[in-house]
Parts: sequence; C-alpha cells; structure tokens
Amino acid sequence: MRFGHFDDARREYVITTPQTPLPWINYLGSEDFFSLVSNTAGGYSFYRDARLRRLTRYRYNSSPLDMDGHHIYIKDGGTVWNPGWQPTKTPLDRYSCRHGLGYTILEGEKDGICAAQELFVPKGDACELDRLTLTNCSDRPRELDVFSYVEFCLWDAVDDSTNFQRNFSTGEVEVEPCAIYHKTEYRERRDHYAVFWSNTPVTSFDTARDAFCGVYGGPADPQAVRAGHCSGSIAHGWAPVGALHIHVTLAPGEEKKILFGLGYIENPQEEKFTDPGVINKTRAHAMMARYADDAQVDAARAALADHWESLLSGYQLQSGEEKLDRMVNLWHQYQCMVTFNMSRSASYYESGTGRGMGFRDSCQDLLGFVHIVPARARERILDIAATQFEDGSAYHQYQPLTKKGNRDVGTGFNDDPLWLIAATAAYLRETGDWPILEEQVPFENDERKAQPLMEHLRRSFRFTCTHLGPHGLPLIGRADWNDCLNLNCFSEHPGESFQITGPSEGPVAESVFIAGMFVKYGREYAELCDRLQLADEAAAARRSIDAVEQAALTAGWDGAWFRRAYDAFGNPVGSRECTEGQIFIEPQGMCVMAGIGRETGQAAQALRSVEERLDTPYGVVLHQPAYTSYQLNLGEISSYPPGYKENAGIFCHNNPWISCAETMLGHGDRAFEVYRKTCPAYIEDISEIHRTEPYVYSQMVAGRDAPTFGEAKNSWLTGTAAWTFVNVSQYILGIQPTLDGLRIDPCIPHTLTGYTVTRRYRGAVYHIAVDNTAAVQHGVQSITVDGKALAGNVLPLAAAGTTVQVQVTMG
Ligand code: BGC
Ligand code: IFM
Repeated sequence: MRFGHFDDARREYVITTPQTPLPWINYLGSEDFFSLVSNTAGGYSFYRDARLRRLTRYRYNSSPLDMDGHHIYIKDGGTVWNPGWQPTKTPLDRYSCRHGLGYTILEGEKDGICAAQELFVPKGDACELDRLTLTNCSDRPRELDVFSYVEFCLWDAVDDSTNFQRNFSTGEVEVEPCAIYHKTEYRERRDHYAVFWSNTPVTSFDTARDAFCGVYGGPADPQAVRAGHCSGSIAHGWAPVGALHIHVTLAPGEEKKILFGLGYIENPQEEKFTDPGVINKTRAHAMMARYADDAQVDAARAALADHWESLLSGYQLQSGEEKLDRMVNLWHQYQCMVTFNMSRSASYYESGTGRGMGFRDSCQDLLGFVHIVPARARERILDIAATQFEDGSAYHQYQPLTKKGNRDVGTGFNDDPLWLIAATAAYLRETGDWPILEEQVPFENDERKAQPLMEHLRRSFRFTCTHLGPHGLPLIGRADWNDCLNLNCFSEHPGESFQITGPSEGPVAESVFIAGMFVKYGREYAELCDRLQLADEAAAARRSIDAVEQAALTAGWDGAWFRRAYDAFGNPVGSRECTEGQIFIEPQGMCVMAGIGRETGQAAQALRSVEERLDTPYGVVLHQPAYTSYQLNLGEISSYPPGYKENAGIFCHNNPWISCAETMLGHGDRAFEVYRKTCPAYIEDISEIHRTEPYVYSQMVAGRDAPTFGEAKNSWLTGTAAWTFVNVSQYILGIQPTLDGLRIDPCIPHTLTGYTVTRRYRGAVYHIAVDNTAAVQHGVQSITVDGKALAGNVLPLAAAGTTVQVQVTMG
C-alpha cells in the first residue's frame, strides 16, 4: 500500500494522507540552521548543534506522537484546523505534503479555505521561513483567525528536559509589535537569542505556554485559539513560547500570504557586556527586513532551488528505468547530503542529544558526498584526522561544535583507522588534490602534535600491522564495523564465573572483516605511496597486505564462506562449527570487494552462500541463524531479539557491499537484485509493512526471524546512504573515479539496454552514453571520447570547463 507518490518533475515526494504509518520527515537547512519537519508539521529547529543550540522543543517517544512542531492554526468560526492536520486532527477536505529539496509544503483545505504552509531555510541565513498562503475558494467573504505557534527550548536540550528546578525560573522574552524574542540565559551570556516574527501586523500574541494552551490544555486544543484571541502574556520562567495571532479577511477568490519566521541571532563576542542584558536587535531587524515582502521570499526559494540544482548536477542519470533514475538523480544524493549535515545526530530516532560525529560513520558518509561538495569533504577529512591518536587509533566520536574527541565513548574500535584511508583515498580520486596529504593535522587535537595528513594515514595503516592476532588476522578490539559484536566482553578467567568486565581490547579476538578492509584500503594506501615515490614503503605495505590476505583465505575461510571472527578463546565466529551465527554478511561483502578469493573461486562461493543462507525478499540479513539467547562471549549482538538490529536484522548499510561484491565477479543481474530489494522507490508499494519514509533508507529492516519481518526502523541517518550511492553510481553504472581519471566499467542487469550519465569531474563535464544492445551484464567492447577510439577504459582528464562526449559500447 502507498501513502503518496513521487513527483519526479518537481523533485518531490507527495504524501496524500496525514496518517502515514510513522511520521515521514524532511530536513530543512544546509549550513548552520536546521529544521526537521514531518508530514504533519511536527519537528524542531536548531543552530549547528542539536544538543547545545536547540531552538524549539521536541518530545521524543511521546504519546500522542509528533505533537511538537511548527504549527499554524486556522480558526474559521467554530472550527479550528491545521493545514498539516496535527495537532488538532480536524478532518480536512483535502490534504497533501510535498517534501522537496530543502523545503516542505503542507496543503490543507477545509470548508472552502485553502491553506498552504511552505517551510524552508534560506541559503546563507540562520532562520526558518514559514509562508502561509490562504485562499478563499468559496463564493462568500470569510473572516479567519490565524495563529502560528512554536515552543522554545532553553538551548541545551538535555538540560531543558531534566533540570526543571532551575529552568522553570530562567525563561525570559522581549516583544515588539510583530516579533517575540526568546532570550533565556541572555543576561548571563549576552551573545545569542531566537526571534519568532511575522511580516504582517499582528492582532495579538502570547509568550507563555500556560496562557496560550491553558495549564491543562495543549497544542491539540489551545485555549487562546478556541477563544479567538491571545492574551498578550509575558513569560517569566516556566515555558516561553512564540504565538502570533493575525485576523484575516478574504473576499471570494482572494489570496493572502503571511510570513512567519524563526531566526537565530548570534552577536559577536566583542558586543558582549556592552549592555545590561537588553538584547541587541539590530541583526534580527536586518533579518526580518530580508523577508519583508513576498518577492524577497520568492527570491530566497529560487536561490535554494538553484543551490540544489547545482549540487545534484554532478551526477545525473537517464536510464529509462523510472525508479532507478529518481533514486540516483535525487533521493540517494539528497540523503547523502543529509548524512553529511547531520552525521548521526538529529532525526526522529536520533535525539540530537547523544552521539556526536562518528569517526567511522563520517568517513563512510564522505564516500557518498565527496563528488557533491568536495571542498567541504576536504574540511571534514582534516577535522576527523585531528581526533586520531599518535598510534593511529582514534576517538570513536567527536563533538561537532568543539571538534574534540568524545572521551566517554573512547577508543578501541579497530576498524576506525582504516576508514580514514578509505575517505582520503576517495577524496583524492575525486579531486586529485594531492596537497591535502601535506596539510599539517594535529593528533588528539593538540597542535603541538601536528603531522602531515599522509603521516596520519601511515599510522592508520600501521595500526593494523601492529595489531594482529594469533591467526595473523587483525585484532578486533572493542568491536569493528559491527558495534555489537563485542568479543572481549568477558571475564579474564574462563571457567570461573563469567563477568562483564566492560569492553576492553582483548589479547586474541580477531576480525576477518577488518582483514578485508585492510586488504582493500591497504592497497589504496600503497597506491598513494607509489604516487609519492615511496617505493620501499609501498612494497613493504604490500607484503603486509599479502600476509593478511593469506590469513583471510586460510584461517578466515570456513569451507563455503569467510568466517566472521575468532573470539577471545580462539573459537571461530560465523562458522559451521557454531550452533547460531554460522555465517555473517560483513566479511563476505568486504573480502570480495577487496578482491580476496577471486582467483581461487572462494569469492564466488562466498557470494553463493550469502544468496542461499542470508537472502530474503526484503534484503540480505546480517547473519544466520539468529542468536536466540544472550551470549556473554559475543556481547550486545545477542542482546537484541532475533531478527532485530545487529542480531540478524537486514542491516541496510551492508547490503550494498554484497551488491558491489557481485559486480566484482561480473554478476550484474544479481548485483541489481540486491540493490533493488532494499531500495526505497522499489518498495514504495509495501509502505504499510515497511512503515518508514519510502524516499530514503532506514538503518534496519526487521529480518525473517522477527515477528515484524520487513518493518524498517531508524530512517535517514545511516551509512546506507553513502554506500548505496557508491554501489549504484560506481559499481553498477560503472563510472569510477580513479587517481588518473574516470574509469568506465558498468556491471548492470542484462535487461538494461543502455543509459547516459552526466558526470561533473575535476571541473569538466562528461556526457557518457552506454549502449548495451548486446544485453550483457558486464564488459566494455569499445569507448570513444569525442569521437576518437580510446585504448583501455580510463577517460583522459579533460580541462576544467570543457564538455566531453563519451560513447561506451558493452559486449
Ligand atoms: C548501533 C546500535 C548499537 C550501539 C552500541 C550503535 O551505533 O546503531 O545498534 O546498539 O551502537 O553501542
Ligand atoms: O557500523 C555501525 C555504525 O557505526 C553505527 N550504527 C551501527 C553500525 C553497525 O553496528
């Protein structure tokens, strides 16, 4: 069942009922100011850091769900309704929600009044604009009362939801005729405040929640709205809100537009303490003046559209396969940009108060957005590398505001160092920006410990070389990519009583997955050494890589697939010898992507085993059989019920690894099948089962062991976004950046007769037309570049500003 449809021409997903299985959200903002907005106008806003600069409140895990947001009420006689249906839930005659690129439009119609609430964050400004267009579609004059309402958060979202003894006394506001200033804590800090305003004369206002909603009222039925008038309340502590009321008259057919804005203002440090705590409103007034009339708001919307047009134009596909085109051209890349902006901080499942930026996560996210915003990818790499330790290991997470490593989570995830090589090598293949390797980057954010970025990569590489276990495989540490496979979580004295001593690096537990990573990204590292004329280092690196590859092919091999690991007792994990958890997805994907076992036939065998044992109609599950009880020697993986999360869920992130691996063996049909099974547009029709948004990936879909098989959870902020885009754009469609130029190597379903890709690369634009009338899955017969035959399949680098016509014939 569907709850809407794609509108490809407008680049939107159109939701046609407010009662989606879960709130279906969108992200507004791409620089400093961000808002989450759901299809019923729920959500919240923050400036840069979802924990420390939270502008509006949101109650997670609340019942009813999704009541806090950017609400507009329309009181029409005795009827009160919202264009986005919530929070009043008054039935609408017509409803739609259009989630587009950085904007959302909610449209409701009731009794001949049409209301469109258009929300976006303009480029270059720290505010959200909510433009309401009211149209009288009836044949009689109408009198309406419009109320716009937000509830302020007292900045630190954790403190706001816990420290009530203090916070009920700190709230303060100032008001002007058309603006409400939220200035809690300003008397102490005097540097930032929020402003909620309208460009239209205001009839009445409230700033105290109790006055607007009523002490025992709430956003579903605010007392002031029912009364048709606010009371001019001034918040003294308790819960400051912004509520603006505008009385509107509309002649038949008449349309009126009203703008509401929510802005964040930060005064420069030098202006601090120049006044006794009365806010300096100059910047707020300037902000309001930028959107005083409709033409200015239109211009801001147009600038936002241009911005997205330019971002997405770096990779555009025409394949004739509607669902594929819409995912590649729009939704995959859009989700990649959202993971770039948010990392794993703020979604409807990530509260914005917990995790900072993940070292591993951010490095992988970069693989998906490096072609969209290469300059920002550069900054990101330098930020991440600065959280590394001198021995090559890394803080697992860092805070976006301070960029400092997060000590609570600490270190010890032994895959982390290698992801820095993955990200940097991808950046170099995209940009050719070799000087980045010479950038001085501190270790542990300590400038005294600065070294060139290349030295950071060297230490990443060496970290694995110096952390090998008894089988010659990399030590796993606290965990590798699979956070929940905690093989060192047990007593040092087996046979006595088992006790969790807390995650620590064990002496022997080893990871076949990290072995695959080391071979794949180690080779990329060795290639960088070659280019830097470090021949000896490259040769030594390759010897280490060959040894680990051998270990993976022998100790890491179980007979028909790659083992997952060795536990702290030296027992295999992911082996026929195990009763549960006999085969895992991760080492099959990573080892085959690394090319391990291609010549020996082990790679093909491993992928056959995946298909036989792990595949389901909704994607490939993480392992089988699922763990039915908690196992102290395996850790958190077995604490989830069977079929959920890391315990045999369909973890969408590593499905693309299998698809990429299949292309390594030339299996285009199977690669596409794996891609398609989890791809949002292809499963739109089962939205009632899947439940999360049908335009983006979720982290996890319940596996076949789960009672709710097929149900997705944790949408938006997942490494799936980046890996899927890498999978489809590079491994399937085969447009692969290399250090020397674009390599063309498609591996597609044989039924796809051809396609064209427009790819911006190092300043030139390549129009690449692929002809597959031969109906093959893999293999390039000939390539011409601007009409001339090309030897090999790497396109020569074209001068920046030029356009290149490439014709590829498969066969
Ligand atoms: C994962 C969870 C896991 C947690 C363990 C997170 O990154 O998403 O599945 O429970 O790490 O720390
Ligand atoms: O690899 C991790 C990721 O870093 C965070 N989410 C879960 C994944 C698998 O455990």
